[in-house]
Amino acid sequence: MGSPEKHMKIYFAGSIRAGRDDAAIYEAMITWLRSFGEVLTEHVGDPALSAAGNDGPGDRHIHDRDMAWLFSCDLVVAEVTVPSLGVGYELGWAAALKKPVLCLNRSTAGRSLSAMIAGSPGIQTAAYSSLAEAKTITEEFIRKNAHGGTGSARSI
Ligand code: 6K6
Repeated sequence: MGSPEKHMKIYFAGSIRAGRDDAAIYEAMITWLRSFGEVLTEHVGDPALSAAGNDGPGDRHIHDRDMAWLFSCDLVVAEVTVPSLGVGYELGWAAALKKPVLCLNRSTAGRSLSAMIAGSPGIQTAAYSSLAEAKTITEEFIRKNAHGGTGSARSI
């Protein structure tokens, strides 16, 4: 794409142990997000990753590695249709760290987003109903926040 924000570090969050129903959507978004920069959390979209099977590193390692990525990222994009404790934890930290945060929520899912996410002034939430719409919303969010977005007035 050759855009100036190509060096960006993007933290993509999506449910793992809370359920992998939307793993294909995470994978499609991560593949697309790579044209804007480095996606630190590519494993979130791995179709081979199941909610139950964890034969990789221990939980403490996962937590510390993901938190280091969260601290270092330029912006956070989360798909929150499948409600996940881990994603909620990441979103709370991201807001506290004053990272630009976008939450994508499928409006067709028939479940209301937590007030602690929808009501956080540090988190931008958007309803979407197709992958194309999610990309349009995300592209606008990236364009707005690509250049030192953490400097803008934002409260938690
Ligand atoms: C594989 C199968 C079960 O657990 C694993 C390995 N776990 C994780 N690996 C990498 N990141 C993780 C893992 N578990 C949680 N995370 C982080 O929390 C990711 O960045 C996701 O955005 C989020 C998912 O949290 P849960 O509560 O749905 O697991």
